[in-house]
Amino acid sequence: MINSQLTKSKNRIFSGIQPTGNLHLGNYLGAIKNWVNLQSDIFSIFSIVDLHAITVPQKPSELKSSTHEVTAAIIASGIDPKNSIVFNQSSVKEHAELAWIFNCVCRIGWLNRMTQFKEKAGKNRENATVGLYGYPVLMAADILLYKATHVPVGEDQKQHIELARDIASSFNNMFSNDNDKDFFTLPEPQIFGQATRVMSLRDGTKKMSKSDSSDASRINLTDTKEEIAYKIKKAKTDPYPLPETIKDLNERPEALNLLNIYASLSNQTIDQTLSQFSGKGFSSFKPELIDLAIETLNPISSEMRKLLDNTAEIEKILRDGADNARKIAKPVLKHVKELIGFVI
Ligand code: AQP
Repeated sequence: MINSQLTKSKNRIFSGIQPTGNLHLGNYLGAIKNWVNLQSDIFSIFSIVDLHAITVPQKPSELKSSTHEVTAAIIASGIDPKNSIVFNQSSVKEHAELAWIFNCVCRIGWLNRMTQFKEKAGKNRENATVGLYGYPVLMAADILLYKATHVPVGEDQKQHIELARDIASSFNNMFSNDNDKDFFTLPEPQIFGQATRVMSLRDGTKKMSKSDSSDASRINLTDTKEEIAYKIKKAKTDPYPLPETIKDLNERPEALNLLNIYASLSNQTIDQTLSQFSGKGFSSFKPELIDLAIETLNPISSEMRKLLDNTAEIEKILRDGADNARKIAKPVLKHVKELIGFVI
């Protein structure tokens, strides 16, 4: 039973995560950790966004096991499915239906500006799926279907939330009437913490990402203690000691990244972290970072393994979550259809 006090509040969070391979420290610090901190204060809906995942090719058996793993990871990190809604997106058909309607609101020019499409499609643009191009429209549908007011995400998703706001206000201009002024609230991005963009351990100018071909570029939530220690030891750095101020890190992206990770894991500001380590070399800093990363991630991976022993229970959580999500989504979509003039 979802906490009824929270569901009544005006503020509401929606956020999603793709079941595409191993979750990494970027997903944890940029998204999941913040979700955990928010869930008791604001009614939250968390989705394993499998419809987004198929915008690039996925193997069916891997998609299913990744859906189990990502669900286990967010619960192991501290999301309570009794207090918040946790479900997989394809189980709530209203997402796809509202996305189609928004396809007829969103302009091609708006989508052409989306940097994530450019990065993901790369040089092979002509061969990218229409789904990858329309990804941000589906994301707008995900958020607005629940009339979410806030969307906690990493820095990389900010442009997509801005597009969701454009779609919402365009829909409002096209279809709201005297009884339904501003039908959709414009959602706000929430970008928290010291690690809003965790970078690759091999290249401090590139985002840490599941699809990076080098496993050494990221710390996976399922990595063993030994793997975490090895990857941090091998992480690219520079020969200089750590400076006193953040300004001095301008030309040192790898050092800045590791300090941001430390600050975020220890709930400190970067200035506090700098005052702890300034003047020290990476040979003193890295062992401290290794201990902290293991201390945080090891309990999560052990709990994940336990949860994954019972995938039937994970699927039950997702089914119950989808039932609760549809209770909110169905009336919103019905109202949208009425505003458009569909016979329902
Ligand atoms: N490096 C990152 N730093 C901070 N936050 C990040 N997020 C992702 N990478 C970082 C945040 O994690 C949430 C879920 O992301 P996602 O899995 O839905 O999609 P993504 O951004 O496409 O993740 P990846 O790892 O980059 O996947 P691939 O390699 O498949 O493209 C989001 O809130 C995101 O901001």
